[in-house]
Amino acid sequence: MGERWAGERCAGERLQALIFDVDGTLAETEEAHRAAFNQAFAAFGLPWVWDRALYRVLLRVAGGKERIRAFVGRNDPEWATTENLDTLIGALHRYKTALYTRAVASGTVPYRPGVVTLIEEAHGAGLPMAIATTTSRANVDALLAGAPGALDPGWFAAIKCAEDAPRKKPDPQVYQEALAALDIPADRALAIEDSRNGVMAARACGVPVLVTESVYTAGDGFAEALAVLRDLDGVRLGDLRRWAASS
Ligand code: XBP
Ligand code: MG
Repeated sequence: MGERWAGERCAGERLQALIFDVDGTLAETEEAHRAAFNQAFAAFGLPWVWDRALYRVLLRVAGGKERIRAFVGRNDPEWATTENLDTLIGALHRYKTALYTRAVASGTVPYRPGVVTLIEEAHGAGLPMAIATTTSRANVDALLAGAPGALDPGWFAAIKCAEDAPRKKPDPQVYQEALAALDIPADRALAIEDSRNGVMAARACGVPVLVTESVYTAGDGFAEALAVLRDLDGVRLGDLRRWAASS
């Protein structure tokens, strides 16, 4: 089905595109991110270890490089004041990305329940889809290549990542990029997110949001969302159209 035909068919309908977050939404990736951060710290001889309780707090800062910088600022005054900090963070993050992409590309992180069925249904219905994430493009490519379920990256009209939007969520930049690529008004899209930063980013540019809570965000409170679900298991396109119509 051609993209142009699909867009014309949806004209006039409230729901004209889906925009998916990645980490915590398409897949529970944060434990793989956390393991890669810790392996990178160890490989660089740094005494930093992020346990789950600490990582839950650190996840309030979107973006891996920004997360490391926030951690160092609060926990390691010696490194925080060194002029080599930018170089260290860049090198650590490249190393962490290599570890993470290797793990995820080998299929260790599956899609969350209902994700593949819903995306296949939307694709079959000709509904345009995009990705809006603060993570690096290599991480998205590795997940789409490795996660069992064979989602085709070509099904997404736009994949907008950290490289496209350096101002990370809750800044709306990555959603603005996705909307521009989809060429639809914000209130005709529906975002699917798992975090407060993600919800705030989408709402800041007028995109309605459905939340599927993830292991690190359950119970965070999402007053600005249309609905808050445990996951997408059993959720069909008709449900999304009804939620979008109610926004
Ligand atoms: C969640 C994030 C990401 C990852 C780390 O992204 O904050 O930064 O935790 O990825 P999403 P990088 O918007 O998909 O929920 O190390 O590549 O930044
Ligand atoms: Mg997320």
